[in-house]
Amino acid sequence: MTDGAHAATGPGPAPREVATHCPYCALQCGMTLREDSARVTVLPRQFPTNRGGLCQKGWTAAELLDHPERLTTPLLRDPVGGELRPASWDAALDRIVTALRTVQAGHGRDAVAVFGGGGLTNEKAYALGKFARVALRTRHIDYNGRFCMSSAAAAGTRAFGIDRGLPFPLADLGRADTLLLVGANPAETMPPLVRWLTEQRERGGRLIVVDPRVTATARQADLHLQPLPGTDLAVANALLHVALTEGWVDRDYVADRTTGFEAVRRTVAGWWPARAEALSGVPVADLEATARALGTAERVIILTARGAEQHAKGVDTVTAFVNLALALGLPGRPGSGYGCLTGQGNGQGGREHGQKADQLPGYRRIDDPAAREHVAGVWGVPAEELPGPGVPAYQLLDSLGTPAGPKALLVFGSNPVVSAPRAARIERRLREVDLLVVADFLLSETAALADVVLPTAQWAEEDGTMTNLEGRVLRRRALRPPPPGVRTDLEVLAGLADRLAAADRSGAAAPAGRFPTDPRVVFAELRRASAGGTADYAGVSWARIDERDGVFWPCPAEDGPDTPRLFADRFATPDGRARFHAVEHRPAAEEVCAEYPLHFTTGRVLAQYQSGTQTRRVAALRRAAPDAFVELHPDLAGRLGIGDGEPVRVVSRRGELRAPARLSTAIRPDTVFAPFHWGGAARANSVTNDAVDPVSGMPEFKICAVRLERVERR
Ligand SMILES: Nc1nc2c(c(=O)[nH]1)N[C@H]1C(S)=C(S)[C@@H](COP(=O)(O)OP(=O)(O)OC[C@H]3O[C@@H](n4cnc5c(=O)[nH]c(N)nc54)[C@H](O)[C@@H]3O)O[C@H]1N2
Ligand SMILES: Nc1nc2c(c(=O)[nH]1)N[C@H]1C(S)=C(S)[C@@H](COP(=O)(O)OP(=O)(O)OC[C@H]3O[C@@H](n4cnc5c(=O)[nH]c(N)nc54)[C@H](O)[C@@H]3O)O[C@H]1N2
Ligand code: SF4
Ligand SMILES: [Mo]
Repeated sequence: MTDGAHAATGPGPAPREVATHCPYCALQCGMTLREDSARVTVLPRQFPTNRGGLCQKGWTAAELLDHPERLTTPLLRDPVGGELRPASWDAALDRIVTALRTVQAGHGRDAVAVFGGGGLTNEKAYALGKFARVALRTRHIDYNGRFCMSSAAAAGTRAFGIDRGLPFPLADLGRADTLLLVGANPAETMPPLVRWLTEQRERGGRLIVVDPRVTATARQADLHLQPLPGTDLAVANALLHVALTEGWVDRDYVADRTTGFEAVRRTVAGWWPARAEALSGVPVADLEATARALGTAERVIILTARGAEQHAKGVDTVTAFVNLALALGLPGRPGSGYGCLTGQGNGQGGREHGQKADQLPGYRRIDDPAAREHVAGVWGVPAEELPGPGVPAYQLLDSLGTPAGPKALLVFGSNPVVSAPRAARIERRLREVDLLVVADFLLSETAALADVVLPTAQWAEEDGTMTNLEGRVLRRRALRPPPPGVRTDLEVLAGLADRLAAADRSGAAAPAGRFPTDPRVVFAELRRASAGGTADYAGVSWARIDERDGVFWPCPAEDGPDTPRLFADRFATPDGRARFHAVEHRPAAEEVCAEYPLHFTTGRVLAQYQSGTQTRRVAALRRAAPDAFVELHPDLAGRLGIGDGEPVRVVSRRGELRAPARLSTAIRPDTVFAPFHWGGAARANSVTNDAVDPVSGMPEFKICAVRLERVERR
């Protein structure tokens, strides 16, 4: 059956099964969902990325479908008592549309903003971008991918002319002779991916990990570089310095396939390893050994993830590793290359179809007249009516409710009260808007602040497509319909668009019916809108995805090939050559000082996902990772008189978090770490900095200056 759903055979009432993918991260592990007497269980499924493996989050994902805290009715904030109270869909949608019209009448169209998420399907991400531009006609839309993917995306576009996280299938990792992982902890963030690392080492390959902590991933490495957070750029420049002096640079490749090397050569000439050691703490011998492993092996892959990217110099840091890869002649060579490990379930597709402030579907630029013309044609509106570019996520959130900023915000698929940098400030901004609408299936910390909460369908209750970290477009398949009272995000957008059109007597807004609710119809439209763009999905059909294990974009024609591997002959730049960019190390936005003498960095633990709205409600995950913690070195703890498990306070210029201390020799003594999955007093983002990368708008989640204090018990 083409939709992948069928009734399994066997005695008793026939259980229903559907072949689908995990709702969480970008690995998008294949799984089978089985419904048996209304109970849904997760079964493993062979898929080329996870090969039957799942992590604990995947195994337990179905628990939320029937969770007692699931939202099943819209909630409206009572104007008198201030409580959220159940309401009908008509009342909720009417209240939203009335408020949106009032805000736009008083302050202009841009006074309304939309915030999306990299967990939304391609169809929903596309519809959300179209809704902002066509139904609301605001320039203000951005999404949480700005917190996640934007620096690698900008660096990839700058160097290669295209941003696809991995330009090759994941299976290539297993065959690499040398694999360098920079700021990535897949043993916790994508556990089934570790099978490829194991395979790689069983074949005699070398794994090198760059992380300030001895993570579960670093423990498997042949060599672990443990730099001070925020010094990866210096490390990369020093690696290229060594490669140059040792003669490992691929001069033919550089001459034939790239431009701009000379400026890079001059820059890295000043990055002798001892200088990088002084900044990063990574010994010269380790830098030299790493450069040798990269420079002398046949198949070499360099991967970055959030540890290297979530900095105010994230774009330049990724660029430094791209420079290294290009100088060694890796991109486009079989089994070799540079890649970024995309994080969210649809982190890749979510950035291709128009949720980003400056983009239209197909990875088109919203300020490109030809792109506007094409997309406006698909949407049936005049190109001059499409708004221009908005602003990146943090800037957008930080302007809410201010005189020049939006006065209304609609959130689909994000929980910024927990996940945004400098979150206490963003929480205040969210409280200041005239209208906050949150569509979610659980009452997240952000939904709890909303004026209207809309209960939406979960992953097992809707069809759609997701694009995984390899650029492989996959099918999410519905096991069963949403519970009564719950609507899909597409239905919510259509309901709002219809009401907005009806309320707009000028007729300028979208007429009713332009926002289809059937994801197949939306996908067909997305294919047309993306046709000819960088991320071309024109040849991707649901049937074609079903026939094999997904389709890799770009795929311009249904009867033509897709693209598992990029760059074999040319790069996606006008002249076909990759572009070097000379980049210099610079200090973190906030350096340590006498008052705030420690470096603070943040990240993830295996059993919790993102802002935790979902995983903190799953019993087994709560047992595995019940609470936040502050990881610190025993030497530091000794100096401060802090015992293991004692409550501590991490204080920055922005605010503080409180959590129990977890003593561990796995972390540098000058650095403390906390996961960001919890809200309330343990919120890591109460502490983080709001400095952003000047090119990508990516916040500096991975470093700021703090002091640590014991919380005195009375
Ligand atoms: N369990 C779990 N899995 C997830 C997620 C989740 O929330 N939970 N989220 C998904 C998403 S959206 C994403 S983006 C990915 C993220 O996947 P990863 O990037 O692997 O995850 P992080 O823990 O954010 O960061 C990785 C490592 O960077 C290190 N690090 C911190 N500062 C620096 C630095 O300056 N330089 C270097 N080199 N390393 C540094 C941290 O110690 C950490 O071990 O995970 C995805 N998978
Ligand atoms: N300090 C620190 N902060 C970080 C990071 C870090 O490393 N350190 N990492 C950053 C990164 S990489 C990311 S990706 C962000 C993620 O942080 P968020 O953007 O907050 O992402 P989630 O926690 O996944 O939030 C998704 C919300 O949408 C809901 N949801 C899920 N699917 C759907 C859907 O299909 N429709 C609707 N309407 N709702 C849905 C979920 O229930 C949840 O409440 O956090 C960033 N914040
Ligand atoms: S690794 Fe990611 S996609 Fe796979 S089961 Fe875990 S959370 Fe789900
Ligand atoms: Mo992410």
